[in-house]
Order: sequence, then C-alpha cells, then structure tokens
Amino acid sequence: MKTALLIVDVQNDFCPGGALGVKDGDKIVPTINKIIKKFDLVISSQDWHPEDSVHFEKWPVHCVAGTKGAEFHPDLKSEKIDLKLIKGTDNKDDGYSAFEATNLSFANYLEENEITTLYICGLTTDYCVKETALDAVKNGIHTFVITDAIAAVNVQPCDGKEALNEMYSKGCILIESEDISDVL
Ligand code: VGL
Ligand code: ZN
Repeated sequence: MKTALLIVDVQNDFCPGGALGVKDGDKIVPTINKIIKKFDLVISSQDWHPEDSVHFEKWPVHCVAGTKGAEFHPDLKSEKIDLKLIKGTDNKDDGYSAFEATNLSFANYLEENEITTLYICGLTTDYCVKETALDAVKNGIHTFVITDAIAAVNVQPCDGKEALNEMYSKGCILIESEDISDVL
C-alpha cells in the first residue's frame, strides 16, 4: 500500500496573467513545494489541448500542447515529479480528470504500483481537481483533497465551495497541508 501526491494542472495559463488565470492560483505553489518532500511518489497532470479542441467553445484558448501556457508554474519544484500525465489531448473532449490521461492509463498505473491513497492539490477546484478526486473515489482510492493547496475558477461565485461539498459528500477527505503527517 503506497501513497502519492497528485499535483493537478499547476500551469502558467491557470495562474494570474495566464489565458485562464485563476485568482490566487499561484499562491498555492509555495504550499505545494513545502509538502512535496513528505511524499515518496509525486505525480502531476497537465492540461494539454490541441488548438482545434471543442473545449475552446466553452473556455478561452489555454494550455495548448507545447506552449509556455501549458508549462508548470516556474516556481513549482517540478524536478520532484516522478510521473507526468497529460490530458485533454483529444480535440473532442474536455479531459478534466487525470483518469482521462492519454499518455498512460492512470487507473492501471495506480493498481500496478499498489498506490491506494492519493493526496490531491492544484488547479482548479471546481473542474480538474474535482473530476479527478471523484474518479479516484470511484476507483477505490483513499482520496484526500488539500484544501489550502487548491484554487477555483468560480464561473459562479460559489463553484469552489460547492465543489468541496460535493467531493466531501462523495467520500473525499478534506485536509489542510499542515495536518499531513511527515511519514507517508
Ligand atoms: C481546467 C477549465 C478548463 C482545470 C481545465 O484544469 O481545472 N479548467 N480546463
Ligand atoms: Zn482545459
């Protein structure tokens, strides 16, 4: 039984100044950098869209594969990442969940590596963090969401809060970064 940290979409385009910049999206980076060393295994996801994605009928063009906007926030300790997932790579789907990664089957990876617990942080609370956390629960993963290491798009002002309620009600455990124990 192993535990991993999953860093969802901490990419330039979701940070202030980016194409789909989220309020305080960059403020979570120091918090993530602080907890990263508690984990033996660190996994990231990146939104990685083709230019002609149907996704851009709903959203401003963001995180186009290979662009600066799709890169990790420059302060994120990305050298600590053991596995990088990309998602949203098809032009016909949104690819919100890390379980929709296209470079490998994340569900198979977790099973093969006996990872039974995930701590999830990153961007955005109301889309990719939420969809990933709910899929993790569906896959039988013990799922923690780090509440001070996420930020919401808030298309509607309460979307982030409602997303947290939904994650909690569907079995995710909400935790603050300082309450994560040292030996995982
Ligand atoms: C995301 C909106 C559009 C996310 C991705 O990473 O949460 N949100 N694409
Ligand atoms: Zn996207």
